[in-house]
Amino acid sequence: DQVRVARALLSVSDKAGLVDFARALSARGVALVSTGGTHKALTEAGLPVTEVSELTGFPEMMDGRVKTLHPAVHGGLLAIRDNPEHQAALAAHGIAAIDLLVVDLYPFEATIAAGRSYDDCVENIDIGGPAMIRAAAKNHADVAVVTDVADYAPVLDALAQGNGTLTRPFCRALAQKAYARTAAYDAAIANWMSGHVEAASTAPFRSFGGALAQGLRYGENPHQAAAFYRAPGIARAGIATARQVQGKELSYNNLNDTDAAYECVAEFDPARAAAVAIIKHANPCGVAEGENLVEAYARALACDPTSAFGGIVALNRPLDAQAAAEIVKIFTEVIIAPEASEEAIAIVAAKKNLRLLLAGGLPDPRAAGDTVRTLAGGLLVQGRDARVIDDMALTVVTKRAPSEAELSDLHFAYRVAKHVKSNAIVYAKDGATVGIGAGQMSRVDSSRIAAWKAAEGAQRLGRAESLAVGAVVASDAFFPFADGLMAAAEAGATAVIQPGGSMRDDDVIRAADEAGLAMVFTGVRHFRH
Ligand code: 93A
Repeated sequence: DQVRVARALLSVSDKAGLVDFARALSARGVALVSTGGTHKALTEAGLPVTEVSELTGFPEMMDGRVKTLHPAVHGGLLAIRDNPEHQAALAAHGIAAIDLLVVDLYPFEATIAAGRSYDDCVENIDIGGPAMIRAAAKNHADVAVVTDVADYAPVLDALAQGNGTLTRPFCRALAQKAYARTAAYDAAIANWMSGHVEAASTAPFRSFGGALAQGLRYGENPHQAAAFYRAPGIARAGIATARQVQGKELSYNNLNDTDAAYECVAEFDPARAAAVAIIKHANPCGVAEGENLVEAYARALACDPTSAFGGIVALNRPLDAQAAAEIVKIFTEVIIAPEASEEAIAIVAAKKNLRLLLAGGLPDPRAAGDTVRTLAGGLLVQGRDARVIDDMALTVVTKRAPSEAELSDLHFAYRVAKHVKSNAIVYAKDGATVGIGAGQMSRVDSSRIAAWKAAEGAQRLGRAESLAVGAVVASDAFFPFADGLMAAAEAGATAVIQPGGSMRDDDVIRAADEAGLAMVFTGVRHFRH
């Protein structure tokens, strides 16, 4: 069940460490084969080595562009050892199996980094090397593949330990590393080339490993090229699984906002209540639960009907005819839901441009996954925020504990706050937001905006008292000082939920007690930038 290494093919651009490695292999009785430059280095060191052209019966040609691209090489790498037909093919064509492949690719990355000419860069795109690496890695049950000089020593150690053999898990790990290497190599080529093709068409080629789902007319602005890529192997319900039933072509901003909307509304269990989230510029401008979607939509819309104009509406239950009839009354860009009734689809059809997306299910807020964003010249990757309030250990830190109704609203507000850009302040009452402050550089400013929205809401309803009065408030991160909390108390909030953890928590708790507030700490921060 081991890989016995009898024959090795070495083809390396960087010759560092090569001779010592090859000498150790040779001393173990491993037969060596290599390409021109590598062969030269090994014979000069006095090692017995066969040139690959001897194997193929062809000279290296076209400036080396074609040297190992031959069945004598690829047959030797790909033949399955315990497959009689494969063995017969080897025998019939006089091909010898290759058990160990050692490749260091043409230095494409170094060539572009050195700012060499376009033609030089192209000439440094290795074709035969990656082909062999991928072949050997595919056949990792029988072949070991080394793509990193740093692995010479570990391979020799493993051979010594295995008495000339390597274990299968070891070969599999090498294969995984090999594919990571060829993937990174091709990504470097694709990224470099994207700077040398027409601007308008660059985006679809600039793959970050996913499959092109959709070319987009443009990005956030008309002068930016854009495309939507689907991550490989993702079956999780969400924007990437959604089917567009009707409406205009989706734009970059539509997709971004629809994703935010659907991930937000998925926080609300459809078995408990209907929920609707209305999103603008990736932030909720109203979220609410209700007996049914019509009620939830009306309450979500009431939070900020001005901002909701031209927004994205996400539902946690299948779109029904009644809800569809309400939603089409104002200008909406996108509706996304798990499913829709035939009747609802017919109602939406009256609005030709309105996009209707059916995702087939709801995203799982607890699912693991990564989020990726680009920086100038790099990628920032993190696990997604999969923390859900139901799983958090809440601590009441004030003298007064929240009432049952307050606690339910605190849960609600914290769920929403997770989906509001920081600094996030959310006022909520009876399972509906009444004021949201998003994306401010200061938490106090977000508090002011949220309170102002709640006051505006009261004005719209002809009420004397702000809607913040008797509401609860959620903060996505701790209040660093008592002032933010006092602002919430002055606005009329009766209960607060926040992570806690400020150096001045004691001051903040004291202020809450003095104002008669109930306050709960979650221990979990929901920054969203
Ligand atoms: O030009 S290639 O794409 N064509 C090939 O058939 C081929 N086979 C190996 N480049 C090819 N190689 C690369 O040559 C290897 O990946 C390695 O980087 C280099 C080693 O060449 P030499 O042994 O002549 O220094």
